[in-house]
Amino acid sequence: MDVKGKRIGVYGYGITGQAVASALMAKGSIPVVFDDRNVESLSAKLEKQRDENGLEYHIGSWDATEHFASLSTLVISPGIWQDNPNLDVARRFGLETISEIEFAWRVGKGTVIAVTGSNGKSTTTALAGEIMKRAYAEKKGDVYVVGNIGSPYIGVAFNLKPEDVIVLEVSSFQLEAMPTFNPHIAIFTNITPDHLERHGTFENYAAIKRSLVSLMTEDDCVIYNFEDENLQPSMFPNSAPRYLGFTSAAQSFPELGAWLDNAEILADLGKGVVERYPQAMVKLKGLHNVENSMCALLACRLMGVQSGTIIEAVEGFQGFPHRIEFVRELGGVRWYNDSKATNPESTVTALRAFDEPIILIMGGRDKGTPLDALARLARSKAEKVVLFGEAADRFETEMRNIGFGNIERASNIEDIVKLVRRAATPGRIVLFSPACASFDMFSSFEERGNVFKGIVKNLPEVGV
Ligand code: UMA
Ligand code: ADP
Repeated sequence: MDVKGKRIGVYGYGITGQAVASALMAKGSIPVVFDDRNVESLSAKLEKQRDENGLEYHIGSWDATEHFASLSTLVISPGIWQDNPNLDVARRFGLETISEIEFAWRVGKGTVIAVTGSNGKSTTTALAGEIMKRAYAEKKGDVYVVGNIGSPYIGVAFNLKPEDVIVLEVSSFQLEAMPTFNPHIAIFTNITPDHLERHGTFENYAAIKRSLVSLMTEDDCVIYNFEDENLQPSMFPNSAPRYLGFTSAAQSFPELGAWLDNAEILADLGKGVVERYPQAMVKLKGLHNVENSMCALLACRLMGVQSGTIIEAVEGFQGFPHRIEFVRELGGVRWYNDSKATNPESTVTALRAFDEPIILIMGGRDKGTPLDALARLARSKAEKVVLFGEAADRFETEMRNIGFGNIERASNIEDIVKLVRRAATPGRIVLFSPACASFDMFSSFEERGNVFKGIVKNLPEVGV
């Protein structure tokens, strides 16, 4: 796709839009930026780019009918919904609208391993990236870990070589406008209801996810969760690629893929041998991380990585910050930060990862999602629950309704940590797994987790 000299629309000027605009300016095209926000920090940034690099911009209230006619393509950020009225204008004008991933795919080269799913995307992407980097250390290709994980694909796309590997986390938002994108390997960790406010129904959401495989051929491969009833091969819109399943539940496995047997991960890639990997190579907590490792393992074996390299990389993988992240041990108590748990399901996963008695810290902005499963599991696994933030009232009511009474409250993280420090006796796990969004008190789950970690790390060895 030749962009030189062209006027290309960039809708949304967050992490994605800024990366798209920078890449376009570097290639001699004129980005025309649109953003519905009009705040000082945004206009200052754009004004600077306009003066230094010739970028054009329209923010706050602007009229698409005035500006879209002169554009050759419109690249949208993931946060732009398909029912956005400005996209109707684009359609009326016959202006092609594509996601940033599609744009990067069109200009870039290399082999793509795409990772999607409702939970486990970032962990699986990061792990597959670590393995591929280790395997490619002495090869001529480079490995890039990009996408929804936080650094846009377009940031590297123009410089890619055919021998490079791109490990790409793809969200359902990005999948909405990717008509020609076609990965070599597609990983589906699982599908549970998420982002329904945007996709309307679970079926729509699942169908958008599954559309990732639409253009794959018999040379390509889909790695899917064998236990997930919404991810069975017959439900995908394309039967051409090979389908490899994974399961942490079954002891034997009728298909190709990976499964668990007596503390070993077994993998059959259809080459007539069943490979064996020690389950203990997975240092991260929880069976879900064994599943994430199976996904990464299968993908990297398909890419030709040696088993020994995979074992070394999985053993060395420390996980991703804010996902059941070990913070420190203090007086026989182990403290974990799981601030990325922004919904009850993630907190359920975290609770399942421990056998020890838990002091569970939850709260934040309530998403109104059902709490029954979480409350029941917390009753059986948590010794005490500490609540904070806007969700505290509803969480307390739900916990008390099912007969769990050891609940305390605090209004900020510092007070929570002090309270828990006094209550926790040796052998306990302290699990900061909020089950809620962070926006009532913080700008992101990262900030929330960093505040928690900072306070815990500063606790004195003795006293409170
Ligand atoms: N905007 C408009 N009009 C709109 C909506 C947004 O003008 O109708 C503007 C906003 O004013 C803002 C910009 O668009 O200036 C924000 O764009 P964005 O919401 O697409 O966010 P980015 O900063 O570009 O970050 C995006 C992803 N965000 C979303 O999908 C909402 C990031 O995923 C991703 O890491 C980043 O691109 C790099 O690829 C975040 C996320 O929450 C972490 N993802 C969801 C998830 O993981 O569940 C899908
Ligand atoms: P995502 O990028 O899809 O949000 P992450 O790897 O960031 O996924 O993990 C987010 C949370 O989801 C983790 O804290 C954990 O509780 C849960 N999780 C991770 N992997 C899985 C999995 N394979 N199945 C179910 N839950 C998972």
